[in-house]
Amino acid sequence: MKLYYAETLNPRKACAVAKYLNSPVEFAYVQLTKGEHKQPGYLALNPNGKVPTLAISDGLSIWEADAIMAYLARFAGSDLLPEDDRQIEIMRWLSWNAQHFTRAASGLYFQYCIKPWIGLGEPDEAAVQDSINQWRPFAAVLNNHLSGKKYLLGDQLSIADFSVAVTLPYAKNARIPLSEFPNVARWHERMNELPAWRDPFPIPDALAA
Ligand SMILES: N[C@@H](CCC(=O)N[C@@H](CS)C(=O)NCC(=O)O)C(=O)O
Repeated sequence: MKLYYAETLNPRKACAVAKYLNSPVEFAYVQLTKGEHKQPGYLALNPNGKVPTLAISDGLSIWEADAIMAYLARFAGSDLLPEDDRQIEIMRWLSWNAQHFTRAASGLYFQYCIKPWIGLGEPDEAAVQDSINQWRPFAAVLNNHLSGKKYLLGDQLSIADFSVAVTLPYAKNARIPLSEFPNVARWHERMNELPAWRDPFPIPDALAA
């Protein structure tokens, strides 16, 4: 299997899970700034022209980072995706995250990390404020949920943790007000105890602090 990635937000989840599980993947770096993800060969694997993509044998490929994490967890027979009702809870968190928590935080990630990286100029103050206003209520939901819990499912680490936490390694550079939500901050410190989470990419992560 070949995991196409760049050192950006969504590939981070897939790379971290692949490293955590020691999955038999070959990491393939995609240079976004050179438009490699828009070339016909890559578009045949992922018609969205985005990273990550997991190319599996016989012409089959999976796109969407959450789906790639789920595939890798099942491939490994790992408890990161338990084979029981907890899958419903995982789906809930993945959906909530895509629609709310990470959607809001990625506005800050874009303004403070991606714009300077690709030379798009200064952060837009109105967009920054809008993202923070959207993020805080969802961070409060997460903060309440994590009270007394190690991970989103309780004691069990799952792909939901890898997904929901994905913007937090960039909290400092993206100015995400993480310290306002101590349970979320503690949970992310726990994620940081995992070498695969701290250092998911085969190359250095220029965008995280
Ligand atoms: N929903 C997709 C989002 C993928 C995505 O937006 N990837 C970004 C990097 S984090 C990308 O490829 N951006 C380049 C582009 O859109 O041209 C997923 O979860 O995999």
